[in-house]
Formats: sequence, C-alpha cells, structure tokens
Amino acid sequence: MIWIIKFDDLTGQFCNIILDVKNNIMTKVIKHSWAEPYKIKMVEPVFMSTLEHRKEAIKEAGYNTFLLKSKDVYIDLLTDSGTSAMSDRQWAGLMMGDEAYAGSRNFYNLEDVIHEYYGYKHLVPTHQGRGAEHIISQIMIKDGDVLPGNMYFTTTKLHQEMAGGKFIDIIVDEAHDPDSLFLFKGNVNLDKLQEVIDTYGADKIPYVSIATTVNMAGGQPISMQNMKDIRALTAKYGIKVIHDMTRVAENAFMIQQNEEGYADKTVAEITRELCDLTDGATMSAKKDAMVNIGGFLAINDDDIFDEARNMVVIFEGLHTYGGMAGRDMEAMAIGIVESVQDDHMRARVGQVQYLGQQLIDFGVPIVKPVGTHGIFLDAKAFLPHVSQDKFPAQTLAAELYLDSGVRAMERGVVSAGRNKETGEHNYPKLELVRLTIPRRVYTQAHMDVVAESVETVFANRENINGMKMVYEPKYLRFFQAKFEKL
Ligand code: P61
Repeated sequence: MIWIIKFDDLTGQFCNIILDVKNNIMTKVIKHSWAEPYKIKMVEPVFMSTLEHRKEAIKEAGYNTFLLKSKDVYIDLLTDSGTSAMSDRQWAGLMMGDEAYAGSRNFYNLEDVIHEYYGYKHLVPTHQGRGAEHIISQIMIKDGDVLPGNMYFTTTKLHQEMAGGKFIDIIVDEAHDPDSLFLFKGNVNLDKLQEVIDTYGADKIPYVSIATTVNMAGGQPISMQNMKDIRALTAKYGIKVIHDMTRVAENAFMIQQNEEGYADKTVAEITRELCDLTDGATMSAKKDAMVNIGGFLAINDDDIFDEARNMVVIFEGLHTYGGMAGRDMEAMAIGIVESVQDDHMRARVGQVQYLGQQLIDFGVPIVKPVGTHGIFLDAKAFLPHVSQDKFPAQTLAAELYLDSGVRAMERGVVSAGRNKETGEHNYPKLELVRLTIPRRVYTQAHMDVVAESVETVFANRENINGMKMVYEPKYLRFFQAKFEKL
C-alpha cells in the first residue's frame, strides 16, 4: 500500500491517494485538513489596535510598512524571514551553544547536516543570506560580466551589480503573468539562456543564478527537469550554477506534489537531488531552516572555497562562525533537518494554500497558482485606476494595515528600484503585495482574519488613490522610502 498526498486543482484541497499496488486499486480521498504536526507550548500576545491608532502609526511610518513599529502590528505578514517559530528542539539546541571563538562544535554539527542533506562539499557560514551573496559575487564576478537568472532578487542583484556584473532575467514568460496557471513558473527558458551565451560568450558568464523557489515571482517552484536541462546546457560551456537555496525544501515539496516521477520521493530526497545539480549555494537560513538569524555559502570548488574563507574573516567573522553565535549554528542545524520533513512541509504549504483559496473564492486578484511562502496580491488588477507611477502595491499594503493591522510588503515598482543607466524607475510587470506567512506562527483563524481584511479592502477599492514618494534612499529604497497619500 502506497500513500501519496497531492494537491487537487479541481477542489483546491489536499487529497490522499492510496495505491493498493497488489490489487491494482487507486482510491482518492479528499483530505480536508493539512493540520500541523505540532502543538503550541508558548504564546506571544499581540496588539489589537484601533483604527485611530493605525492611522497615526502608518502616517508616522511614511506609509511604508517596513517603517512601522512591530508593536503596532496585529498579524505580521511582512516576511517569513527570521520570523518563524523555532521548535523545542531548536531552543534546546541554543542551550548547547559552544561559544568558542574558533572551532565551535556547533559549526561541525552544521557542516555534517549540510553535507548530509544538501551535499555541498565546503561550508562558509555567514550572518545571513546577503553575507553569502556578497562573498560569492566579489569572488566570481568581474567588471562587464553578465549573470543570467530565474528572476531577480533585490539583494542578490545588488551584490552582482556592485561587483561589476549585470543581471539578465531568463525566467519563463509565464512567471510574469499572474494569471498563468503554469505549475513551474520558476523555470528557466532555455532559449533565453542560450541567447545570453551566444550574445556575450560563456567567458562573460561566471555563473547562472538559480533560485528555488522564486520569491519575486510569487514563491514559484522550478521543476527538476528544468534543473537537469540547465545543468546539461551549462556543462556544455563550462558555466557554473550557483543556487539560491533559501526555500529549497518548499520547492522540493512542490516537485513532489506536481512533477511526474516524484510523488513517492521524500522532500529530503528531492532537496538533495536539486542541490546535486548545482555547484554551490547561498542560503538565508532565516526561511526554510526556521532560525531568527543565519546563513551560509556552500561551494564544491576548492579554489573558490579557499578565497571565500579568506574573505569571510574580513566581512563576517572567523570561518567557523561567520557572524553567527555557536547557538545559532546549532539551531540552524536542527532547523534544516526539520525543514525537510514531509509532514512539516504539508502543513506549511497547506496553510498558505488555504489562505490563497479563500481569496480566489472571493474573486480577489492574486498570483496563481499559489506559491509556497505567501500570497501575492496583484495590485495592478486590484487597483486598475492607480497607475504604476503612483505605487499601487505600496498603497495597497498601507490600506491593508489601516483596515486590520495586518502588515504586508510591497513587491512592485518601489522594490524594483531605478535603472542604473537611465535613472528612471524600473517598472516591473508584476506589481504585487506580498502576504508572507511565517512558519509555525499563525493559526487558521488568523488566516481567516487576513482573508476578511483583504476582502474588505477589495470591496472598497474604488475609494483608494495612489501615493507619491517624498523620500528615496539610494540603495534598496523600499526599506526606508517615505510616501504621502495623493
Ligand atoms: C524576504 F524586502 N528574503 O523574502 P537575507 N534570497 C532570497 C531571499 O528571499 C532573501 C535573500 C536572498 C527576505 C528578506 C528581505 O528586498 C528584501 O538573509 C530568495 O535576508 O540576507 C531574503 O537573505 C537574502 C526582504 C530581503 C526584502 C530583501 O522577506
């Protein structure tokens, strides 16, 4: 008897498929619950604010949800980064911190886990993902190089540019279409990759940048077949593949659910297979691995590792802690193992899908299919009367906070920044508001509150106007920019 859990597109529910191989019988049972494989041991009270309070708070924050104080937020869906709940085992791991300056045993535990679950040869710990991006970019990128990748991410692209490179988007066109139901919107269009190789030459491409899953596209997965095809094409030209593995286990879960041939493989096995198709990785462990802080660079090449070990001591810390405390490395090692458990992933993604389905049922425009770490509201379709230069997604995020104290994040023109050469705004096709779900933190009732609030704002959408930017920082402007209502 084989038991498989699949997401049923028709019903929008997870279902159990029971295969009785001996008698050749397949039974499909709709499973209404993706219930969590844990129970709650400790709670953290949150602030239930009034409308008057929220009006003041968001105005003071320049209508930028990044500038809100967390004490003024009810349900915090700004990010799933560093905001997940650690398990009792991870907390116990903190007590096992070995805070020796050099050679902490927690580093070696982490190294063992990374070898076993991800398979990379060398580990360089960093304080978080962007620390690893900085190191790999400075080592591998030269002035005039190009970096093809499956859609940009803010910090990744900035580090590539600061090292003298230019990012080129080679993701499939479906990724830019919020209504396309393609299941693997994180895939690379191989013709686009070939064109970049033909135009610039392989020697101008230090590596192809591949993210599992693709954050800016809505948390969309890449398929294993596409990964294999990328590997085959890059191998032909001797080009490396560097993997942004920030949400690799979530990607593995989607492969298990939706790619032929993977239904009976575990998330752990699929995760390992994905990593094995790449040459190295940057990781923000604040996501999949459910720690509050931490990250790493992992690399198979001995020479790059040698350089990275030289650099980490300048920018992060000694090569056996890289900006983390020993206890953080221990919690990360335990979190990595928890992150690849099938039960955990079914509940994690199940909760995201639950919220997504409620919004789809209400007719709210969101990126479809629903991804793994959050719901992305399509602000262009939500507020069609607000032109992109009036920051529809920024406006919508502020309105949602005003309505209920739910904090979301802009992922549109403000996040896309300005064109390096012309100084004009980059106008991305996707103008989104991200409702990001921290892992193991909120309940189904919280998701209902979020859905109701989005629905209320949607019903009032005609009364919402755009905003103008009144303060703009030079780098990663979305973090600190300020706005006024029009
Ligand atoms: C997030 F608004 N993500 O999603 P670090 N790669 C990928 C990430 O998702 C990621 C990093 C690298 C965040 C935090 C964040 O524009 C923003 O550990 C796929 O944050 O340095 C981070 O990892 C960087 C939010 C980062 C942003 C940049 O919420």
